Amino acid sequence: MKKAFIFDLDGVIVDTAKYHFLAWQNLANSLGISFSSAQNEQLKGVSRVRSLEKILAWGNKTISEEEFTRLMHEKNEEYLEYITKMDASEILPDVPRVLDYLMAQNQAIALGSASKNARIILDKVALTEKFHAIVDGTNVSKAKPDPEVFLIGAQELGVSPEHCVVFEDSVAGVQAANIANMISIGIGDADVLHEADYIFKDFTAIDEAFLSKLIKA
Ligand code: B16
Ligand code: MG
Repeated sequence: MKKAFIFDLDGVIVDTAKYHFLAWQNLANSLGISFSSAQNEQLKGVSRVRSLEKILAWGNKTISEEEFTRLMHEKNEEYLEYITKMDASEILPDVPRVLDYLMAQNQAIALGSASKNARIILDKVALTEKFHAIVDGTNVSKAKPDPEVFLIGAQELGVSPEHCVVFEDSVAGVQAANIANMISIGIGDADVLHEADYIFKDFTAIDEAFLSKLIKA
C-alpha cells in the first residue's frame, strides 16, 4: 500500500523562522516599525509578499510599488546570506530518521513549502535526494490555507489526496491540508495547531508504530 507524505519545510524540516525574523526585523526597523518575535510567529507559512504587507500594516505605513519590490528584494538578499551558511546540522531532530523509515517502506515523499528558497535550503542541508517531488513558492500561485501546494504535490506523486499525510508547523498549513482532504499532522504547539488530526511537539515524538499505522490505514 502506498501513501504520500508531504513535508512543509520551514519549521518542520529546518528552523529557518529565526533567519526570516532577523531579516524582517532589520527591514521593519529601517522603516521605523517595531517587530517582535510574536509578530514573526504570525508570518509562519505566509508568503513573502503577504509578510511585507502585514508588517507595513502593523506599522501603519504606505509605500510605492517600486519601494515594495525593492524592500522584498533587500529582505531576501539578507535571508539568503543566512541560509547559504546552513548545513545538515540544522536539520530538526529525527527528521532524517522519519524520512529514511518512509523511504525504506517504499512510500512517496514530497516537499510542500511556500518558500521560493526551498531548493537552496534542501541542497544546503543535503536532503534534496530524499524527495520524489518538490513543490515550493515557485510552483504555486495561491498561498496556504489554499490547498494548492499540497494538491500539486499529490498530483506529482500520483497519489489521491485522501491517501496523503501532511506535516505542518503553521495554522494556515494545517488548514490547507484539511481543506485538501489529507491527514494533517501538526508539528509544534498543541494549543496553536488544534485543528490538526494529530499533533506532536517534534519528530522525536513520532515512532515507527505510528508511521506504520498511517501507511496501513
Ligand atoms: P521565502 P514554509 C514559508 O515556508 C515560511 O514559513 C514563511 O515564513 C515565509 O515567508 C515563506 O515560506 C516564504 O519564504 O521568502 O523564502 O519565499 O513554512 O511554507 O516552508
Ligand atoms: Mg512552515
